Amino acid sequence: MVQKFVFGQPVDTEAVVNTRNVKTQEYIKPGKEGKLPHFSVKWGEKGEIILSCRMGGADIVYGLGENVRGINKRGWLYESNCSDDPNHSEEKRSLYGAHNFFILDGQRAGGSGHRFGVFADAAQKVTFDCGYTDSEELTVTAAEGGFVLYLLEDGSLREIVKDFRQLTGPSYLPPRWAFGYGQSRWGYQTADEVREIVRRHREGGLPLDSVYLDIDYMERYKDFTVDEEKFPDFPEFVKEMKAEHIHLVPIIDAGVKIEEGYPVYEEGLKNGYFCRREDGREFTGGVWPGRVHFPDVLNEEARKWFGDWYRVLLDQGIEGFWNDMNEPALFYEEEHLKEAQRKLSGADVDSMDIWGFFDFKGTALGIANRPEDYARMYHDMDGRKVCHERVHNLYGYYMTRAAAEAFERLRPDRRILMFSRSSCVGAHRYGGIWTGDNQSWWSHILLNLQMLPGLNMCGFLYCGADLGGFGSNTSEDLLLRWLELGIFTPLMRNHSALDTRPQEAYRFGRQEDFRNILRLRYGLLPYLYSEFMKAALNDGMLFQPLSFVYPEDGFAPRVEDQLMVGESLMIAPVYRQNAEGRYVYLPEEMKLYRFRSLDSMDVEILPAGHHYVNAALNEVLVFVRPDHLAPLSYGGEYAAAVDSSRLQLLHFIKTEAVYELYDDDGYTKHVELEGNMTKISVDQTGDITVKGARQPDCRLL
Ligand code: MIG
Repeated sequence: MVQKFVFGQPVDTEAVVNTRNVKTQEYIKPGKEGKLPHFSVKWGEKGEIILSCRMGGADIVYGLGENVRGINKRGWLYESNCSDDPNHSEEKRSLYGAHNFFILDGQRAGGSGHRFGVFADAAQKVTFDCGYTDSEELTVTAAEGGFVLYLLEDGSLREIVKDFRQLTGPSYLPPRWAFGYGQSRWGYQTADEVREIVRRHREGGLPLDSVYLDIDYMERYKDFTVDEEKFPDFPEFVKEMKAEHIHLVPIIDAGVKIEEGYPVYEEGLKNGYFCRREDGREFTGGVWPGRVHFPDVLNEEARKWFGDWYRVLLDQGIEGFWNDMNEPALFYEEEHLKEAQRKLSGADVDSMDIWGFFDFKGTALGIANRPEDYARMYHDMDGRKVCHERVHNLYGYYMTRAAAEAFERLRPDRRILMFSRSSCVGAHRYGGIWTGDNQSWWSHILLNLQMLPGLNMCGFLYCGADLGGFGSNTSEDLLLRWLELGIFTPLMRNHSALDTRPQEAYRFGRQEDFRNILRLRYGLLPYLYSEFMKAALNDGMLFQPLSFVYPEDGFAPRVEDQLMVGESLMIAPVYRQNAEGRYVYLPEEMKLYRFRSLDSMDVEILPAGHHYVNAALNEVLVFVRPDHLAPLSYGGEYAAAVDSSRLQLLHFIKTEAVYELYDDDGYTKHVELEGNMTKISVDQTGDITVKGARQPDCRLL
């Protein structure tokens, strides 16, 4: 059952698209208490809405998508306030996304007895104090402006997630090639450099499907341009790469360069499609292109206009994009930059005391991403002038939506790859996300893992982290271990920052290990694609915490470093430097495949309970649940080369196992499960039966 509570007069985020299951609806006027199950209501002095509920000692909080810390979010305060912050350290409250859905689960010994989901549908800042201020209290605070609360009761954790997902609509579907390995780096400059990257992968037998173009492909960082000196005859180059089965994926930034003669700028200006200031003039910020205006993607007409610009690259053969800087990031706002300059140049450093010095320093360091500057920006929403502060978390969502709606018009029959840095619930219908600027730190492998189930709960199924780490210098062992997790994430992309150590897989000595790990990904592709599509089409999750699958297990909720991947597998990656294995918890008996490569592995059956499991640097642990199967291909140099008519089956048969394999052409947009399913069964004697859409030749591994 879903109940809806409307506080004040919220902006319609269009996150919710299906109210079929909404049973009751109540309006709560500013200052009024209203009657809410579980929560008490208070209104703050500035019009904030403050909802609090008591938690039992053993209650767990799942969800909140892209955030730091554990799978269980309890004990920390999170803030949905999309931020361009490249330091994902533990004390951070907000990253690039606003993923306002969580489940409070208290149905276990020592718990409150309650279990319910909460979706705080808001365009502005919301905080989630999950037992940080008071360890037994959970408080959701929405900044002034009203918001809608959806309360989802009844059912298991998975059922609550499903109810939420039905409310907010189906997840975005990428093309199948986007499940291949991608190589990216900020700093790739020319077509020849890209050719070299592809050549090194192909020569080394390192499978590859895509190379990403970061900001340097553009002409002076202008969206929808290609620098002709670096990429002469770009359409021809795109074709040449496609002949090598490589997709080029260019970046698009939110800010549009102010430059006379640049048509995106001139059209936007002429038609009034940019965000404005209070006085009606265009809002001017500074980002990579220098001075920019921001397209007002919250305005329907402007959104359509900006989306149509993607055509310029689509028409040159491009089939995928990543949207960046769309919090939107502000290196500076022009007015404030001048204020800061006046203040700094007026400072008298000779007579300055130490507090004066800190003020001086703070003025310089505080220029980027200032809340006061966001408050100076305005949108035109259906003729209404809306301050950006009220709708800040929608910007990335609507930029991605601009592109996706354009793809629907321009390429109605094909899936186009699209993922974004900033996002909000609702954006999951239009694209995937990557988790932004992590670091080449061991702790960020674990962070990558811990974010995945929360992201999936919020509808973001196509997602992944910068493998190997974006900032800081990576190391060979770190990259190997990270890839050993990355081979399971739908977006599998190695990306790093300008001026860090190059981290393409061919840069390191243990070439055979890199090759084997990447090949294993292509082996897993039929399973991952099948599980992804089933999750997307059934409003389910690809990555689940153990407790979602084993709700009766007392220890499962404590497991913060293992995940269920699809219906058959569990993973337990090694994420500690120098570790040659790790502790693994098995909620039930499972079969372990310890892969060194697609053709070399040990297999053993482990009883339920705690184990120390060895895993050398080149070994990947894959656990199969009893009476489950997972198909494995024989690999391929790129996704289209993976032959799904010949499969090996990972299996753990106690009585009988059935696997429903989904497959399709990999690009058709409007797909259904029905007609694309193949049922593979294995009985106790090892006999295999195949029925349905396709007839792959299967053998037991
Ligand atoms: O201010 O385009 O998160 O992936 O390489 C940095 C350069 C801008 C941030 C993105 C990162 C990308 C980088 N961008």
